[in-house]
Amino acid sequence: MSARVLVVDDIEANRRLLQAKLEAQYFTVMHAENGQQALDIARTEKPEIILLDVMMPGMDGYETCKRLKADPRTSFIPVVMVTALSDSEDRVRGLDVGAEDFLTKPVDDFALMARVGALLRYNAVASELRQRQASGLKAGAVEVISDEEISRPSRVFIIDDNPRTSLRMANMLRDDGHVATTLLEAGDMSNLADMGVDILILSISSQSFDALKLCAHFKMTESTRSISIILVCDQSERQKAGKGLDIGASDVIISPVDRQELMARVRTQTRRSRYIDVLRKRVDRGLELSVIDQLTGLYNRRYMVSQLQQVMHRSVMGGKPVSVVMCDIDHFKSVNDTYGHDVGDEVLVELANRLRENVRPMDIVCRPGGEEFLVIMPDTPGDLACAAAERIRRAVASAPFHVSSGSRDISITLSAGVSTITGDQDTMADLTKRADTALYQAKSAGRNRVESIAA
Ligand code: GH3
Ligand code: MG
Ligand code: MG
Repeated sequence: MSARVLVVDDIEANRRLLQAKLEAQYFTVMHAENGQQALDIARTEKPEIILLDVMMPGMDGYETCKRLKADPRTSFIPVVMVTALSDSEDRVRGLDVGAEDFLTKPVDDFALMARVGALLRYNAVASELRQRQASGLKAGAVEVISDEEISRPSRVFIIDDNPRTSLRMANMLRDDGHVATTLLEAGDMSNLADMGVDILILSISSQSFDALKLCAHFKMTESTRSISIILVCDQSERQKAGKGLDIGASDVIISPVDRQELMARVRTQTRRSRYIDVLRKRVDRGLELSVIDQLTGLYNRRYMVSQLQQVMHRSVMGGKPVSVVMCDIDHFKSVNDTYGHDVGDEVLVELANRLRENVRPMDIVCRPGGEEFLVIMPDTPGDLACAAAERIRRAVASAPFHVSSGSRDISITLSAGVSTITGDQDTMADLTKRADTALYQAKSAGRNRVESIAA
């Protein structure tokens, strides 16, 4: 894994030391010797990660971090606070101002690589999702991730066959408001996925099972893959822990486990995995929102245009016809005027259902807007499309629409215009224009009928 790291420290010797360690692992290193410089470089160079000293004259690390996080141009760059070993309070304070992680001085090689590696892996996923979300956002799916959503108490499952250390960690977590379960209490881990566990704490020192094998198993199993794993190991097991990180564990804590450290690690891991979850859901929804009409569940105009273009292109290439049926509800304005807009909406939803039920699976039913609907019919010559349109017309006119608000039945009819592709010169605009003209003819000829424009 290679990345550009910005090292911020007022003391040159500290910067050089971190630089040497990072360059030995093939990272590219940039320097800043004070907070202001760090902000400038972060903005212009956009490093993948920032290692930020806490104690600096002038703007200290906390203030620098705050400003980095407040600026949308730099807020997504993960920040690791570098604190002196003595001030354990400072660690938590770093996380409070938005830092993603912390390291204690003197910076240990293993801890440095574990932190940086875990952050980069996390950030790769998060930035991919953010990008996809950004393209979804343009389609109108905006919603803010609430802090509450991210910082609810965690559900932690502790897998450690030593009853003493296991219970000690569980109690620390419970004291802090988290829900902790130990393997010894649960008996087995068969329903781990159903428990909605956020974090697994896995002790490498356990004798009765191979922690790394277990770690690999969780990461390979679909239902447990997204659970963050924190490994606990003693000084002598660091190499093994390093392997665990390669396999997919998110973090490592060296035992004996310090309360502050455990809380901070659990908190960051929970935030990260929930943030990823929220982003992922948003991306899914965003993609959906960008092509689906929210009222009827039919495809919207954007999707209609892209599909019609493709279908017409395939038609020209393969020599098969394509037709479109443009439908418009008759006197819909009077439905709104008589019964209200909500009833109008119900009619639109019911109409969408009848359309869906009366076309073939390959047909694409769209609501480009208002009370107008367009059905794209691939591989369909004009006469068949007219027959299909007639079937739709009948399905609408033959039975009244039952609307629940007010529990009444309303008679609805629609008019339809059909057009068929004429050849490779025919454009989408031409095709839909002809359908529109046909629809206009159906309206002027008395409504509740189908017309087509002969090619
Ligand atoms: P015509 O037979 O000539 O098509 O008459 P019409 O009344 O259906 O046509 P007009 O274009 O005059 O009115 C369409 C109405 O559709 C006006 C508009 O308020 C209503 N409408 C458009 N979109 C929606 C919607 O999403 N919900 C509801 N309830 N009404 C809508
Ligand atoms: Mg300093
Ligand atoms: Mg109408």
